[in-house]
Amino acid sequence: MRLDEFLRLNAPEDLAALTTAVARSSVDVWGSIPFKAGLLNETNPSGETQKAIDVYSNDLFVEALTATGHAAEVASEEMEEPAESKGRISVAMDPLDGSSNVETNNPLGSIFGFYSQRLPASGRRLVGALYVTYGAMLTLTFSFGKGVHRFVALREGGGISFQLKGVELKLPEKPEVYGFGGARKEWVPEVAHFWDSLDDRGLRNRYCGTFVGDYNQVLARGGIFSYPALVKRPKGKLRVLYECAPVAYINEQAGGYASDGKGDVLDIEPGGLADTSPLYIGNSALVHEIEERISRS
Ligand code: AFP
Repeated sequence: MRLDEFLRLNAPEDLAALTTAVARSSVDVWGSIPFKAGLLNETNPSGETQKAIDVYSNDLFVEALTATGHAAEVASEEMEEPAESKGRISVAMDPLDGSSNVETNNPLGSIFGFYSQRLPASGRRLVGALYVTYGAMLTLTFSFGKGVHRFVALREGGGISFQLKGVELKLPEKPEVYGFGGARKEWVPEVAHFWDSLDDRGLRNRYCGTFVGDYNQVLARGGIFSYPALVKRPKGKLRVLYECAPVAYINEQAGGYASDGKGDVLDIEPGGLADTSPLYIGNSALVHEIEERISRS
């Protein structure tokens, strides 16, 4: 099934339009990465200096999302202030997650949270969330509160279409992988102890350094991803609005749990657009276990 058909049957008009805008722009971002990232010539045919790929992606998504008429505002990791518009849905996005991975050709991503309230807002105000992976395949993974669905970009005629790759995705019950960000010596001690125990239980450590790339393999294989609290950075690195809450929403729909070490990430009430939080996300049992270890410490 094609994306447009699926959205017509399964999504309200505003979320369908916003998702379609992301899908179209993601094709441009994917195709532009080698040109915009300075790996090829750094000037375009008009001789202008190319924008960094993250700024380029930001501008492309902002324009496409506001053009739908359904965004009330678009807030982005790349902008100080949200772009205002006239619709009903507040969009929070990380337009290019993992951009420092461009040179090593690791997967990259984009993350979008669709909120029913002006930002900053709690994850409980999400009405949908979506992430894109730019890897061996270009995929869209999203939920509008009724399961997690995935589409993959395929060549069709002269263009590209998104075709259904999975409906009602669920985290496998038996966890296989884990990936933790930051340097081990900077983690709070409970995290290091927990991490050691995962190896003993037969899970494999797999980490690529792009949040959605790492989360995506947890969704496929079961396990846990974390960017934990650090001794000198107790609030972690990942942004609540742009990264933690949207992926936590998808993870909950896939049957999992996401914690900030004390409680559900979706209950965080961010005070500012750029607030960060520790994040432990994946199979419920593993995430509850690390939460309990932290609360006992
Ligand atoms: P960049 O966008 O600067 O590459 O950062 C990516 C990121 O925010 C997130 O996607 C990763 O999970 C995390 O940083 C990796 O950080 P470490 O390099 O400290 O593990």
